[in-house]
Amino acid sequence: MTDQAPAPYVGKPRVLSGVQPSGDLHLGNYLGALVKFARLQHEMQTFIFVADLHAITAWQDPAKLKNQVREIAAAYLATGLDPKVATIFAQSAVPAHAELAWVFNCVARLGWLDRMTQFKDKAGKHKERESVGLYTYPVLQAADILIYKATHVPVGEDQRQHLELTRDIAAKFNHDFEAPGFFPLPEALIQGPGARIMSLRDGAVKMSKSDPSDNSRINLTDDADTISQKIRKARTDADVLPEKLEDLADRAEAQNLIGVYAALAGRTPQDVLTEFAGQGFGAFKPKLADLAVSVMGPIGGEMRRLLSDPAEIDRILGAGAERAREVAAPTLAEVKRIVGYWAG
Ligand code: AQP
Repeated sequence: MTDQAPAPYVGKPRVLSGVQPSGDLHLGNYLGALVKFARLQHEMQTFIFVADLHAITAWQDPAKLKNQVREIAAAYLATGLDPKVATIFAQSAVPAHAELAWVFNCVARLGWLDRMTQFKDKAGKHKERESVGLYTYPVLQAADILIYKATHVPVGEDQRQHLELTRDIAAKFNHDFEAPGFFPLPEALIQGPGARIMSLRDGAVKMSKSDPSDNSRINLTDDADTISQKIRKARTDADVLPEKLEDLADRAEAQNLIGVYAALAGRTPQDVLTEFAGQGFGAFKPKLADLAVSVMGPIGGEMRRLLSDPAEIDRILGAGAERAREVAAPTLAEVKRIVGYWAG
């Protein structure tokens, strides 16, 4: 053991992120994650996976899971990821994720995992009934990132704590195994008004695939009428919109809709408020609905087109997996050697 802090990782900047195939993708996933993937692929070497290992931390119908993976892949492609530029693959096709996760299970401390708020939120009052996988989910997430020595991870705000854990695991591995700088300490890319999109029914909880109310979210596959209807029904208050952002502080639902508008339009929330100040939601919601339909509508259409040819999606995922396995292999081999495995 050494007391030295790990040297900073020196290498190419690399992006990694993923989404679970555990239900319909929604506006939160789009603005918090997908939209950033398409942008970043032109700036850094990019690996984007479909998190089917993570998905089974909650029950998934085996007859449907493979198709759910294809749906997420179609969403990636429809939102602009280019398989010639980015590596797109299914997590289960690269066993190195699970192998590294085992090593990290032995590096991470129980006390660290006990602090994870997402587990507490998902498990609720009956944590003893949850899978062990749900508890160790952030350890597998650390392996997903570090097996590629990724340096940047575009995610929504809800993943901030998990990214901190990844950094802790990387630092402890580097320290305990006297391998300074072996793993980078990756940075979460969270900024922007789309980082935390809230439920349309309750401004205090995040928009989520697992919310029982379909009206709480806009799905990527919703048609124009459904999108407009959900925005019309979105919970708001009776006040007009103020001029300044700080005057929205106690109005969670209003703040959320302004944030959604800003993220979809690529503007700042303050800029949007300046335009709509003094108007009520009767005027604002139709404008938001038009904007949402114009951005989301084509994505849903493109997803349907791509999904009509599942063999092509499988081909893209197959080629991506091959590339991902090639990049993961030397890191895993090096980890085995560092740990001292017989097979290392
Ligand atoms: N409401 C949100 N606002 C902004 N970003 C969000 N993300 C999720 N919800 C929001 C981001 O989407 C990416 C993929 O998420 P995931 O499917 O891997 O897991 P999740 O965070 O658990 O997503 P959901 O929709 O809330 O699923 P369930 O209901 O199954 O838990 C991540 O980058 C996440 O930050």
